[in-house]
Amino acid sequence: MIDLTNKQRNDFFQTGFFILSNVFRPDEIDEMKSSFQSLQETAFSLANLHSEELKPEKETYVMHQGSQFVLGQIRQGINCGQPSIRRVSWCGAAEPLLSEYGNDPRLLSIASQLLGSKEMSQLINQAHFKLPGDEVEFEWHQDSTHRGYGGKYWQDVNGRGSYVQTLTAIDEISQRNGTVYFIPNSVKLGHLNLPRTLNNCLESEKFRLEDAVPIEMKIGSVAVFHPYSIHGSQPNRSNKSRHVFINGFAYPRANSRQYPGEGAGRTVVCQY
Ligand SMILES: O=C(O)CCC(=O)C(=O)O
Repeated sequence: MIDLTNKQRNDFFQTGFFILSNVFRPDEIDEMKSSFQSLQETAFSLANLHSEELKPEKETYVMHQGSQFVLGQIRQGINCGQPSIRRVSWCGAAEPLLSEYGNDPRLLSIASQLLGSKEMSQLINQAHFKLPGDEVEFEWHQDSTHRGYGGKYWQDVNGRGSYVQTLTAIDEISQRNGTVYFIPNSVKLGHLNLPRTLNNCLESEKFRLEDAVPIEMKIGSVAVFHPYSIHGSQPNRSNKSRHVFINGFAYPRANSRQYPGEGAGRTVVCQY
């Protein structure tokens, strides 16, 4: 059980994010890393089978062993034209160990305290790879957009966002290998309906990208962020992979959309 301090709760609801150190032990991270390695091998085999469909400007979705492998093609640089792994959604179906770690009591206790509910709906159990030279990046966004806020499948039941995203560092994370940048205090803007790119976006007058701060993370630490917190990340410019393990939890009944993957949307309960 992780008992959040008042500062951490304030950081989540006001600044938009905080980082907890040493949540997972090195031996636990090694186990997760082996699962990431298997997923990576599977992803590249699938990419070979689907090579004709892969394009730099689009995502190709392949369901395999209950997980959704999201593949692309590298659009520039020395590996231009090679396949890339954008993400593996509900990765715990293909790698059951990641399903177990995805509802680890430590993650559940963090999310439960912030949501104000012991019972939660787990929507995200996802692997991000960012291999050297793969040019994978995540445009500026609010997670609320990906959850479908403002649409028919989402209701902010607890009136405080109803969603918590956690990002576990499987590798050390720095600015050089594609860390996430957050715009502090963007939570107060609420859900903005940001488009995929911010060019010509009227809403972007409400915040300044220059204010974004990078988070640096040690292996085994967990970043926790609010669904309205504006964030994004750039390609990995180092020569080592940058793996992160994402798990996201919603207040019960906030979501009514079916997420891809066998087991996605499962009910999880914090026992503490
Ligand atoms: O893996 C990354 O760099 C980005 C993660 C992210 O943006 C998210 O989980 O919403």
